[in-house]
Amino acid sequence: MSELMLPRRQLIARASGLVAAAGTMPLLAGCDAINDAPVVRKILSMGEEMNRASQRALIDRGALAREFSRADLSPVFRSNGTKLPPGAAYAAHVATGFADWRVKVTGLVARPLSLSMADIRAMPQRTQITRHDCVEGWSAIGQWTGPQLGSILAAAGVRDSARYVIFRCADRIGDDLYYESCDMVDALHPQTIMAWALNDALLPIANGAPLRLRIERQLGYKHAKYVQGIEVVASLDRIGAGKGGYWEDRIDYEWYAGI
Ligand SMILES: Nc1nc2c(c(=O)[nH]1)N[C@H]1C(S)=C(S)[C@@H](COP(=O)(O)O)O[C@H]1N2
Ligand SMILES: [Mo]
Repeated sequence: MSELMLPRRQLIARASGLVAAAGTMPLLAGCDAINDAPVVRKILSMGEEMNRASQRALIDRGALAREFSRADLSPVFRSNGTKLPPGAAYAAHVATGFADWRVKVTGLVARPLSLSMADIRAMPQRTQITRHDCVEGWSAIGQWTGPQLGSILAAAGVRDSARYVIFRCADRIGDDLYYESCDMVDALHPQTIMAWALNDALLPIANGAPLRLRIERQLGYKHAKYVQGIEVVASLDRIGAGKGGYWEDRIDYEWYAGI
């Protein structure tokens, strides 16, 4: 059970540092003399504030990104970063219409998966019209379709120790493969989908064909294109340079790029 799911009183008790574990609740629930001591009252109210703040943070993180209507669609959804992954392997996938493309779901899962694009398209789908914001100063509105990442993770059976999801891409920039990551709150957010269609057409190569992440509460660079691997991990420490993404490892892009 996560800390945020504890009954409120227990959470307050923990946050205030008065108790280390469950089973000590009678101290708070029953002992008015202790609760009345000024210092304890102060600590308790601090706990209550923290509780409210953490609940607020969680509610905010679950809020939906704004969705738009078809009339708002950008005439062209521009491409940024890699526009065509270099190399023979990707060219071969293009030649066969991505028939042999696989998305491997690995790491802290009960059932590792190797999904074809047909598997991805056979899952329940979500379609959303959202605005993409790139840190380089442009935005575009597009309509994306694909299964929720949460459905894919549920099919694989995420283990309790899971903390982050890594997205492994097919393109190299310089010597290194592009990758990104998010925490479980964003991974299970309803608008976090693995998109294979843009504006009712198959995802163009320039926009990440055959499959890219849409993580709508985050800035553009988090939206990994050309995804071949979804890896569930407990820590980002040993992934890349340890900062959770290709750009985070190199320049001062924030890992948490929430918008
Ligand atoms: N694999 C991969 N994913 C990537 C990138 C990239 O170069 N390679 N660029 C990122 C950046 S900075 C942005 S703004 C978006 C651009 O998505 P688009 O090409 O569909 O506009 O993809 C992100 N995901
Ligand atoms: Mo970007």
